[in-house]
Amino acid sequence: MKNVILSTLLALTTLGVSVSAHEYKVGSLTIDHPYARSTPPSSPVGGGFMTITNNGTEADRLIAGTSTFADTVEIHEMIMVDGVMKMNQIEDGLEIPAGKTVELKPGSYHIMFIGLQEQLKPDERRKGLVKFEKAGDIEIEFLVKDIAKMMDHSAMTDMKHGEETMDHSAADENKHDHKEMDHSEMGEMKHDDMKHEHGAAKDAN
Ligand SMILES: [Cu+2]
Repeated sequence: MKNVILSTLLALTTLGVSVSAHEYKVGSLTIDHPYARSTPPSSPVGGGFMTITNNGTEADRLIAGTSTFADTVEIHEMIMVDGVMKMNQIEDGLEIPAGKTVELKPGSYHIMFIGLQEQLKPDERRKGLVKFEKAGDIEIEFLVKDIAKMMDHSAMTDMKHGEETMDHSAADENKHDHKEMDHSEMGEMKHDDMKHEHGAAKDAN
C-alpha cells in the first residue's frame, strides 16, 4: 500500500500537481497527512484523520485535541454492536504502540470535531492541535478533502458497500457526514464512514 501511495505522489509531483502530503514530528512520533472531510453547510460535526507512527521504544497515547473551528475535539473509534456500526469516544486515549503505525481513517479510529463553527470546504487547511501522553502537544494542519471525491474512489474498491456509495447525489450529501448521528446516545451509523478507506492514496490530486 505504501508503495502505491508513494508512486502516486511521485507521479503527481512529476506532473507538477500540488500534493497534499504533509508530516509532523513530536518526540518519537510522526504524524502523517492529517486531513478532515469537507462538510455540508451548517453541519454540527466533522471528522479528522491521520497516520501516527511511533518510532520509539515506549507506547504513547493520543489523549486529546483542540481545533480553531470546533468547540470540542474527541477521539473516536468505530465498533460493531449487534451487527451495527457505532462510534464511541475512546476515553483513555488511543494507544500508539512502540514501533507501530496507527491509522485514523474513515470507518475506524478518527478525530471528531464537535460543534463546528464553520463549514469545512475542500482544499482548505485548518489548524488544530493534538496531545499525546508522553510526546506532548503538537500543532498540525488538517487538509480538507472533498468528501464527494473520497466516496467516488472508495466505491471502486469496497465491494461490500459499493452500491450505496456510488449512488450519491448532491441531495444525498448530508447522509455522508455525522449530521444525523446522535453522539450522546451513540446513534446508529447513517453515513458512509466505512467506505472511504481507499480515498486517501488517490485523493492527492
Ligand atoms: Cu465520531
